Amino acid sequence: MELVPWHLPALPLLLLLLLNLSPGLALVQQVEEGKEAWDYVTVRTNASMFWWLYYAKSPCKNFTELPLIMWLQGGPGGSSTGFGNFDEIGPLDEELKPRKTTWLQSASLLFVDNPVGTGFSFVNQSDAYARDLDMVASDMMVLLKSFFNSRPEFETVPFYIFSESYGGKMAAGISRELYKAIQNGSIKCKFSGVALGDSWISPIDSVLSWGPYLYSMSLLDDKSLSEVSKVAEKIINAMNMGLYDWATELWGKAEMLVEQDTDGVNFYNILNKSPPESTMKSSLEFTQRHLSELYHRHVRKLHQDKLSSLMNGPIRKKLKIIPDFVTWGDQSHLVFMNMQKDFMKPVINIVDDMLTAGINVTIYNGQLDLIVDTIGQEAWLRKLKWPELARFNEEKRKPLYVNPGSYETAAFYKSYKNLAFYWILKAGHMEYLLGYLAASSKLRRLDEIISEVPSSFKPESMTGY
Ligand SMILES: *[C@@H]1O[C@H](CO)[C@@H](O)[C@H](O)[C@H]1NC(C)=O
Ligand SMILES: *[C@@H]1O[C@H](CO)[C@@H](O)[C@H](O)[C@H]1NC(C)=O
Ligand SMILES: *[C@@H]1O[C@H](CO)[C@@H](O)[C@H](O)[C@H]1NC(C)=O
Ligand SMILES: *[C@@H]1O[C@H](CO)[C@@H](O)[C@H](O)[C@H]1NC(C)=O
Ligand SMILES: CC(=O)N[C@H]1CO[C@H](CO)[C@@H](O)[C@@H]1O
Repeated sequence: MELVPWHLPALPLLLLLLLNLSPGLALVQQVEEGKEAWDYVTVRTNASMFWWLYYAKSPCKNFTELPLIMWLQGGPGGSSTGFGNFDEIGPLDEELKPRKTTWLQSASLLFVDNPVGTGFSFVNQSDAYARDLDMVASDMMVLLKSFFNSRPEFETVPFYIFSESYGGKMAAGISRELYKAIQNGSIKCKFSGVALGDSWISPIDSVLSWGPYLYSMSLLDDKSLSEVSKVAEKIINAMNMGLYDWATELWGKAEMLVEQDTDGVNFYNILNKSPPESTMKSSLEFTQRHLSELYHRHVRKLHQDKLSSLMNGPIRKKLKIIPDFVTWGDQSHLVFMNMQKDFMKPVINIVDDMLTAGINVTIYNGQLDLIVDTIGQEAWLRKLKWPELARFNEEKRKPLYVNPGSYETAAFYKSYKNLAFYWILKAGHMEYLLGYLAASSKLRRLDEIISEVPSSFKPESMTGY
């Protein structure tokens, strides 16, 4: 690995701002075998959750002087210990080579395969899967309680929850419960904030904004715009009648319609096209086609064959504690299906509760994401009842640059009291950095700015540029 003398610690600026740290200069170091720990926690009868912790590795600071970040993947059913760890922010990439942009230089990282059944987590009985957000949150309380009890060195370290996509919805539910659990003394930790990245907070506001967004980007015409809008209206009706299964089915329909009318726009970056359907599709048994479609679009993507071979090969060998009957990723489609009634339910009220409780909430969204597009996020933000919202709205947005002295705008940023919002430019749902790198070779240090950096990402996301 090359030494890059000007390289700053790879903590993105967004994170620095959130954590209120200032970037200091340091050399990139060879990543040595760092201090790690992992274990299972039985969170309910027949339900076990897997976590994997990496202690922060900073050249100048002890881990106790740096925060602890729990990373929650989306899906539901996407594995944090796999995808988030090896494809986004962990110390090693899928080739087991050191990642220059790992967050580990600035924080300890806790990856949890959540809900149960995700990644290396497992259920023993088919009725033990989580079926709604309350269950997801209460399972996580059991895990966190056990984690902080067994690792008291982290009780006094600032603890943040970072999330992506559906992980953001879970992060909201989990944060609210964690806040209560700390209040009543059942969990001891220094909870300091939650970050919601391209998060599924108000699904209907996302779906409603797809049409106008795609239309403004030349990806729909008047005729197709009205078709997409009609399905979105049907989803509202279904939700108003409390028919959440039906709303989920219509969501699947809306996606299919968008896919047809846009000639296969990629839901994670509108400048790309969807890859051709994977052959894995037929290997899973789904009775409901719309769920199968949704699963393949939103979870299979996080479980490519290469990652799967890594997790079920060298990684399980290293971890030693994975039971023989558990295959990484094997239960993820059941995790997804069991949550089907929960998909379309909004959690704006939970964000309100968090804001009112004084929890730091940071929202960040990629400009090119479709599934959770930024105008949809702004739409639910307007629905908050938080009394400080008007003041937040009045604040003037500030630009952030690629690096100090740079002309290139990387993002806009606004914050008031405990709410912050980042508009990340040229970024998709998760392959934030790729867009930049492909767009301009001049932009070398984006790892300091952008929050998620999947290093070995996906041939399909490269082709669009
Ligand atoms: C799950 O099943 C395995 C093997 O049958 C058993 O060893 C384990 O204790 C069970 N776990 C739970 C949580 O029931
Ligand atoms: C880091 O902090 C831990 C816990 O306080 C302590 O045991 C350890 O000795 C410290 N390590 C260094 C290198 O200071
Ligand atoms: C404390 O709050 C948590 C989270 O709401 C809850 O699960 C737990 O039962 C509460 N414990 C007590 C002792 O009230
Ligand atoms: C929220 O963030 C601010 C600024 O980073 C920090 O000073 C404050 O302690 C945080 N609040 C909580 C409740 O953690
Ligand atoms: C399949 C399986 O292991 N089921 C277990 C679920 O939990 C109950 C109570 O602990 C056990 O009796 C079952 O064997």
